Amino acid sequence: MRLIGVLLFAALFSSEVAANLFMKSDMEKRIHNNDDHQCPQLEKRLCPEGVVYLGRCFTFVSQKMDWKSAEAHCQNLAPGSHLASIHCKEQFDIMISIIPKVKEKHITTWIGLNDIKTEGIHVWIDDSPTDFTKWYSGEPNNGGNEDCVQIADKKTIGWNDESCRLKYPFICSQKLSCS
Ligand SMILES: [Ca+2]
Ligand SMILES: [Ca+2]
Repeated sequence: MRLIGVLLFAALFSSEVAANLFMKSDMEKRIHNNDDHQCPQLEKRLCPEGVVYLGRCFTFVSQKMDWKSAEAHCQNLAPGSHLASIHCKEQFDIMISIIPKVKEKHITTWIGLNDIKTEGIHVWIDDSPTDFTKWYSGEPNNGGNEDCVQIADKKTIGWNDESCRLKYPFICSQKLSCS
């Protein structure tokens, strides 16, 4: 009899724990959904001309600048802004989607990758890890001292190192407060 009582108590207790857990996770889900609902609207307002990806606003700037001037332009937009860094294929595809095309080809565009400090060691200007690359075959070739990286659209689309002094449009990346 005592054993049945213990088992009954255990069953009641565990169902109560399960119910609490369910309510908790349900509440977390609702809070999360609420955040999800509000943040994109806020992000869109903070990033009216760009595209939002993982809490950052990426904006294509059509003005042609040398790489260092382009980086200075990005830094002036907001604290922590830089030329864009790219960390996966999905993000690369999104970056391509904001680059305009001329005669079916994307305009050549600076990004934040460079080997200015140490030849052959390519790093992002925003100090994020170099965990993804999309080099054209044969690139980077440092042809005539090329230390800055661009997205170029030839037969396919990929990265090329180029002279930092040449002027191209660029993509700025700005961290948003809602992330
Ligand atoms: Ca180089
Ligand atoms: Ca090159």
